Amino acid sequence: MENLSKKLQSKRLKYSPKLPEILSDISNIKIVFTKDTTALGDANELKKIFKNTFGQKICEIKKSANSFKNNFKNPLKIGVVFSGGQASGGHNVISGLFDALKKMNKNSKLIGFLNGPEGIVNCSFIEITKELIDQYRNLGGFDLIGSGRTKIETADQLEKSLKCAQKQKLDGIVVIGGDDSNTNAAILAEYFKENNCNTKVIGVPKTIDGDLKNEYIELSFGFDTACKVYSELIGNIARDALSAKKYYHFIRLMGRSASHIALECALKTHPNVVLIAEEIFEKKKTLSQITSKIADVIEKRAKNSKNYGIILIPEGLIEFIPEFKNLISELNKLLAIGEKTEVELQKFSLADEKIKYIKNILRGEHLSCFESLPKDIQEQLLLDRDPHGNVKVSQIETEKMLIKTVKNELSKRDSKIKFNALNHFFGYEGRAGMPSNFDANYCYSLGNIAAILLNQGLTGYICAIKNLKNGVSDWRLMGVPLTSLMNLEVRHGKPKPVIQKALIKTDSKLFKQFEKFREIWAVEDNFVYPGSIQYFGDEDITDSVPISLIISS
Ligand code: FBP
Repeated sequence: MENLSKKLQSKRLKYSPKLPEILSDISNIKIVFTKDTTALGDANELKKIFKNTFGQKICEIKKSANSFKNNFKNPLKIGVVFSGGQASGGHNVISGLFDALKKMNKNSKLIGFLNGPEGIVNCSFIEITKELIDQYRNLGGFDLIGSGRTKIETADQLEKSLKCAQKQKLDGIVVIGGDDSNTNAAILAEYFKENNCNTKVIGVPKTIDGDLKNEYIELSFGFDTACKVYSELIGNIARDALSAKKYYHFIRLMGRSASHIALECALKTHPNVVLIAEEIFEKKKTLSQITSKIADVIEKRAKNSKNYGIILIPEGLIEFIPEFKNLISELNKLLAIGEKTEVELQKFSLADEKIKYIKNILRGEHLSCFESLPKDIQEQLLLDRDPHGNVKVSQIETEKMLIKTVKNELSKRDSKIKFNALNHFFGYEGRAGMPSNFDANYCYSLGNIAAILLNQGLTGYICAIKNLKNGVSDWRLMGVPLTSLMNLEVRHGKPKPVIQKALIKTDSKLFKQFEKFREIWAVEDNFVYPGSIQYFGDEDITDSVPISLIISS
């Protein structure tokens, strides 16, 4: 029985990720340095913070007639860490890194820090051997070594990380993470260099959210698999809705602040309403205007006897509705770890007490906005912040709030409109799935790039691949200085260097494409049912890439 259910898993373990030709023989490559870099903003301040790693050049891995073999004489000892939320393909970054290190020198060693960056601080790790990694190739999750959200920032944490790197005689650390985790990688790279530590730090762009990108990083890994999993579920629900004709499904999709996942899933499935947080913010839409817009669609559809449909809501919506954005940033300040208000709030165990306490502290607009919210949302807004100071939007059930406001609005318009709504949240379901071929291939190459950059002694870089929408043979492999992705942002009331999140641009080709069709999708039943991820068969299907890559800016 067990063997039957593991059949696909066993086959996936044997899948050989497709590699760009240049990586098929890593002894015949060279690193070419191209453009100088600066920062996305606040360059002068960042130059002072990153004295040793600011302004490095972009580099590209190219084929070379001369052998790179001399560089492989000394074995390397490298540490790897997963940081933040799961994203499909993580194990392939490690297998790509492992295989490339061993190809360079069979005595090279890879260790995996346990349970995220705290593993570096506490120096807890395991050695990654061939026998071990062979059990995780092409499989989802981060369970080989675990992940965590610890932020390495205090003097004590930095010092302990340095001691660990020195004690283990590490040549490098690979940080597999999103924007906040790669900011941490940049800080660690600078700190090591400043303290004459030989350990280099290289980042790898991970996050299902798709918000870690720029001119060189076209996409973070995990986005493709997550969107394919969610789109399969959305398509299934759409077909169910069309069959039963009795429910509106309000589906919230993970993705934190950015609506990239919602937009990609929308283009894959053609739902009736899709809220794009960035557009809502730009047009300064209030909750009541958003509610009205959804109610308009429902009313229109009711006239055609269509009392069912699909509404997609990005996870971070609430942070983008101007009235709530201000409230959330006020709450973030008040509830930052260690703040007096946060310490006091922790003393209450009941939600009602917490709400009462915070109402006594909030003033003016903030107070009236907080009071306008249903109790469960008030409670969710008061949950702990993550170590980077972000409100945990994954726990805020905006889909339920919208069902209530839309119901209320419809009852004011016409009591005869049939409105039965169900709520869904798709998040964790999409983060640890068996990676699509795209993510499996992409991640394996990213792991190879990390090994090459470390072998070259580079530090403070993030691995990148250009031309992702084309076949693997067209991919361009690069290293991008982490500081070039940074600017200063106010966190916990102080300006801090951070990698800027890439949000949806409403003037992009992708958004325009969506705009062109959304009115049609609203009234007609134009649903698409993408089905499940395919691993075997027609390459057009198995190796498909995200629509967001095909129609890029
Ligand atoms: P990263 O930014 O670390 O990649 O995490 C992404 C994410 O999945 C978000 O989409 C979501 O809001 C958050 O993690 C949930 O966090 P947690 O796993 O701590 O509940």
